[in-house]
Amino acid sequence: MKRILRNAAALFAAGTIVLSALAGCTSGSEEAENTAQTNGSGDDSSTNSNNGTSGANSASSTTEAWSGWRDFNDSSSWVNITIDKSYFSSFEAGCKIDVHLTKASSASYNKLKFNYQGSSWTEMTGGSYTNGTYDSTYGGVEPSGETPLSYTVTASDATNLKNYGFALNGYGVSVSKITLTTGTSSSGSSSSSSSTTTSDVETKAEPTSVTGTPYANHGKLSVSGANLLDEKGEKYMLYGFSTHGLNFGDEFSRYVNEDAFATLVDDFNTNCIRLVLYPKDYGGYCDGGDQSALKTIMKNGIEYATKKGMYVLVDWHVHNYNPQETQDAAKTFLAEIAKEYANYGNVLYEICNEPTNSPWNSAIKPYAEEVIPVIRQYAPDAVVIVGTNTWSQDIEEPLSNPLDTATYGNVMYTFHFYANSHTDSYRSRVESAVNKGLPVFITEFGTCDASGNGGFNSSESESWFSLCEKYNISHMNWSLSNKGETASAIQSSCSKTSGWTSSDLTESGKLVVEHFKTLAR
Ligand code: IDC
Repeated sequence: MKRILRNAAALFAAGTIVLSALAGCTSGSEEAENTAQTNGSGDDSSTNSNNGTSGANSASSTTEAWSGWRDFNDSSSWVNITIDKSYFSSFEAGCKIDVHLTKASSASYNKLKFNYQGSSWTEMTGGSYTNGTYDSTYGGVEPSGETPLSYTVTASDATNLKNYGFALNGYGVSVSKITLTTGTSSSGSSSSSSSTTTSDVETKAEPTSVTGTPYANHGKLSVSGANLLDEKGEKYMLYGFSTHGLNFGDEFSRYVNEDAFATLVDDFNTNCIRLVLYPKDYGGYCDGGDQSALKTIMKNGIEYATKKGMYVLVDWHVHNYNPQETQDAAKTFLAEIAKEYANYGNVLYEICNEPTNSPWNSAIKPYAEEVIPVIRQYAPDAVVIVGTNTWSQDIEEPLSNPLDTATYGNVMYTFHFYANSHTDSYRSRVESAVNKGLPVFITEFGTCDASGNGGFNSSESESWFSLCEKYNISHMNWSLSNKGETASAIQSSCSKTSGWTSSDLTESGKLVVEHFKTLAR
């Protein structure tokens, strides 16, 4: 019965694809609906472009998107494998999904279904199969037994995979690997994004450091007990600004420029910049954002920071969800950055900004144990900062079950405060965690309400600054932006992208810059 219902749903959905394709807007209505949902609470006028421009794509490249052993033999259920949409950023008509499999001879039947995920799964039926026969009565493909079973996608499949990701389900088959092959057609017309594999990324040479800058003076950082240490082994505190979401469009990413970073170091006396990339929200890395363009902004930011001798936090800005949801994309993205910047001692990795409803033991720690090794293979000593549950407030959770320092090394844990929402009791929690030896990094703080808007509170902010100074707790201010909200450092009427003076700053910006100017860079 279950099977028949699934098939009915698949056929119905397949009909939808055909209709929308005829209307000349493949999956357009679904995409619009999806965007409306994710943008529901925000008012950002994003200028993101999707991967929609043309580009010839002739070099074939194969990526292993999943491997393991998933047994589909259990007679009671169909079993599933999902692959994040970030893997499909350069997919177009003619690209292939290869499933390496073994048929179970004992099963009553053998079948796999190739779906895109959407809000429910929709089987892809328009492309062609090799080593399998499509069952047009019940849906699904019966593998011949030759492996791999390949599905060659249509243009609308490619669009749906890019927007939603892939899901495989089946029965009577064991799957060991799924690979994706792009670039099999010679005249691509619907994708331009670069590959998410690291094979084509070169590791850059170690940059020369500029005398007198924070990095020239303090070098590579490490973590010991609760402390961040500089290369001389002295306690060191990072502080500075966090960008707003770099995926929210040019009005937010325009502050990633060399002159802006010069102002941050030379005039505002900061030693660190945080570069924020949302995976999910607002045209984020896994939300239809142009991955290639987003990576370029991030990489430019790393270069500008390096030129100015600043430390730089690469922030994978998980916001309000379980980081495992975008784990695959985090791994490919962070691997690429870590590979390219393996020799840049000033780069720190923040692997999940604010997980929520994600218990440390069952969600965040397993995520960190998957993601940190991906960074470590290239950047064995870089400091990695791990978010904590409930918008990075449950700082106690990792205390009883920390990441193994011998295996993962140089790891810190995130706490965030917004001064008008988080007061004494939160300061006590941080103080207690630090006193118990937990290395805490405040990768984000606001001088106002946790919403980012309203409630500017200078005295509570000052109390937090005192605590940070007392324990050398690094702290980064949200945000270097002129968005009309209290947390922004720049007046909304100010269009300068560097060289700000006091009159260009908001009351929050002024307070924070005055504080930064009192610290030892
Ligand atoms: C807020 C921005 C706001 C944007 C919103 C999107 O200030 O302009 O519309 O995100 O969800 C956090 C988050 C950070 C939030 C910020 C303020 O890390 O992304 O930014 N905040 O709400 N944690 C606590 C507060």
